Amino acid sequence: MKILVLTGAGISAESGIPTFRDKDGLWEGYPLEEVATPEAFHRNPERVHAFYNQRRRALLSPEIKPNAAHEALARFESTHDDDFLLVTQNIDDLHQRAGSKNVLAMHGELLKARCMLTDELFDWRDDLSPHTPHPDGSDLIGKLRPHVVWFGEMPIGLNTIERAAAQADLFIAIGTSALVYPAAGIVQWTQPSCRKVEINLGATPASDAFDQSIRGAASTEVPRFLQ
Ligand code: BV8
Repeated sequence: MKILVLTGAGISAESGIPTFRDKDGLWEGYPLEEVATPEAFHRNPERVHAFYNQRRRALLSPEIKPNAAHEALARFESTHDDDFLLVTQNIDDLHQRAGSKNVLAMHGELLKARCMLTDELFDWRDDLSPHTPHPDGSDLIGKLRPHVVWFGEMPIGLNTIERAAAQADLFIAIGTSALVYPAAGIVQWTQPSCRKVEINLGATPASDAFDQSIRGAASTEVPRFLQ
């Protein structure tokens, strides 16, 4: 059986990482267009770096850990790895820390920086700024950006995701508000014969596209569904 899983901020909420659009969400303090677009970065790199530096530091604080939902997905992958693809919209590394091996981070990764000249990726746990020197010792300065997909930018791995959706016998969407495309459209890329399950605290605009909606917290419902 081929399985495709899509996760959103809701799977990391119980690990202490704020979601985007729930109460006290991440976007509340920052209008999207001011911190998550290439134009915002070009206009005010310090402000955009500050937004991601704050989230990177928070992610690296000791109390932030994967929860039972991340762990259940990692266990499930280990017994189904050939027919299992985990796609996440999240830029945290909680799936990887839980032991998931094959994670497609379609909106990028907060703990990676990318050179804007060469597209080279670097593991990155410190703050970034327009004065950050290039790690390769060259005299390049300020050429690094967060390796994160902003609005208006092409998500990562769309061909792989599209192929996996077309072949999936089971598609599970966990903790996503289904408001951001193309991620929210993945459910439409599955075959009519594919079993579609949505695990979320509440309904989303995509709920009608699913055969089953499991209403509850990811840390409870995901281990229960996958057991
Ligand atoms: C692109 C990275 C084109 C940065 C993010 C008009 C209509 C439709 C689409 C568009 C439009 N205008 C523009 C667009 C396209 C745009 C888009 O969709 N905009 C939306 C806002 C309307 N999309 C893009 O720009 C994408 N790129 O289209 O490119 C293109 C084509 C070809 C060539 C070049 C370009 C890029 C989108 C990626 C943007 N980057 N993030 C960062 O993280 O800072 S998006 C951001 O929102 C997050 O990454 C996240 O992935 C995404 C979705 O949020 P969710 O993960 O769903 O989180 P949210 O808070 O919304 O919801 C939480 C859910 O969890 C809720 O449902 C809640 O009930 C639930 N929950 C909470 N707690 C729990 C829980 N569930 C279970 N258990 C719990 N405990």
